[in-house]
Amino acid sequence: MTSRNHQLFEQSQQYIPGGVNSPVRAFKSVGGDPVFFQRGAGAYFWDADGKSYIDYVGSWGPLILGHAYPDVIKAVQAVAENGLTFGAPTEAELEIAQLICQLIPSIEQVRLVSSGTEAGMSAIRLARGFTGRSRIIKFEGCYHGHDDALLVKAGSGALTFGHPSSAGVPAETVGHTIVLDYNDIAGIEAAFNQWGPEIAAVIVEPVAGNMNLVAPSSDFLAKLRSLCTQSGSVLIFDEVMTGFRVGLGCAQGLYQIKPDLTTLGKVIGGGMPMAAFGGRRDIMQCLAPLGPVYQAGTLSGNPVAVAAGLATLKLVQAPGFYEKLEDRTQQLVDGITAAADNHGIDFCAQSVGGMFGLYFRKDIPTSFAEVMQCNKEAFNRFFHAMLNEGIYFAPSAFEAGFVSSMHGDNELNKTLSAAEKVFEHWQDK
Ligand code: KE4
Repeated sequence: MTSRNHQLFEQSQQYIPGGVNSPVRAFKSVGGDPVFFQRGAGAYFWDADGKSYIDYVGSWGPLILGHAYPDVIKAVQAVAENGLTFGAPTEAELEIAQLICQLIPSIEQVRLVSSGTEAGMSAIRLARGFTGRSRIIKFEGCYHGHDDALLVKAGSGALTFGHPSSAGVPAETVGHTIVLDYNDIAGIEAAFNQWGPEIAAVIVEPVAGNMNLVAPSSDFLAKLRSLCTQSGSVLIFDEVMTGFRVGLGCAQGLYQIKPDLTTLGKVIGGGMPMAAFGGRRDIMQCLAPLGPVYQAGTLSGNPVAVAAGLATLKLVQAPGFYEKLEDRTQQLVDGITAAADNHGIDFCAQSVGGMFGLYFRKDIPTSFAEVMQCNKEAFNRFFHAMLNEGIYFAPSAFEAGFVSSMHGDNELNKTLSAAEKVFEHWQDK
């Protein structure tokens, strides 16, 4: 009997390119049909055939409280009954702006938008408008949304001008984008030696989560900070993924580095379409309607999205929230590693706060090149074997994973038992 899931995928491909509204959902990297989901609750969600899974993607990061957290749902319902949008300011936007500025000291002013892409795109435009410069630096393997100027991958060599990594992006659009290697201090120094006074901004994921998880080396972020300060360039931390995921102070609090601008998303929307960018007041004052840098959005600060975000940001402030999340995530990666070691499989893993990386290689990767050396086929086998056991990891060897506050001992034990079973039969393949 053809599964409902397969039927839905077949039909969806008629009306939606690839059958999905975002490419990474298509299972292209791991093979097979994507899973269509119908309902989520806590650490679980159920597919179109009624099968349940423990969810380690959490909608790619937003669901730090798990699916359908009652207080978040109630907040959304209460606000929605009074209208979905006004296209005018609301008190709740003031409340969440004050809260973000209070929780992230580097943010003196903040503007809400509807996606991380909008946040990254706007932050780049703002940095260029503030400095009057055009060149920007990004790092290969880091993803900041699909804005043309940021859809760039390195050419050869450590210091190069970007070449578009998508059709439809004219070469001249990315001509000002310099692409370096993450954690490569020499490459960053060379770029600033050559282009320092012309660099408008450096945009970086302070913990990279879009090439699988790659943590910053001990002096990487500090070096970016000092070079940007010296050259008058704007340091932008893309915390769309790390924001309120790796700690209440975000990655900038964890590593004690103060960026000039920060982009946020995912957790701050609590599962609804909301993101933000903010930072130094002197920079933010360049934005329309005060200054010459234009940026706008019909549903920016949408009341229903803000309600979900406010409810989430209040709940993550509970005493011990992040300590518990970090411990649970560490237990997960330690447990899977132990199971792989028991069966002599080249595997390692690491976590930062409530996010983690799984790698089929001997040692933790510290660069894009090292991540590319991971055994992708092994990951794909692991992914599908665990999926069969009802454990849902990100459908790509090059994505990070996420734990929620609803992942308890029961979920952890189920996951580690499944991993043990999968690795026990690993050689049978
Ligand atoms: P969105 O435009 O997808 O809301 O955010 C873009 C973005 C910006 N910055 C960082 C650090 C991000 O991780 C993202 C989006 N992350 C991906 C997952 N790796 C979203 C999943 C998807 O593209 O469907």
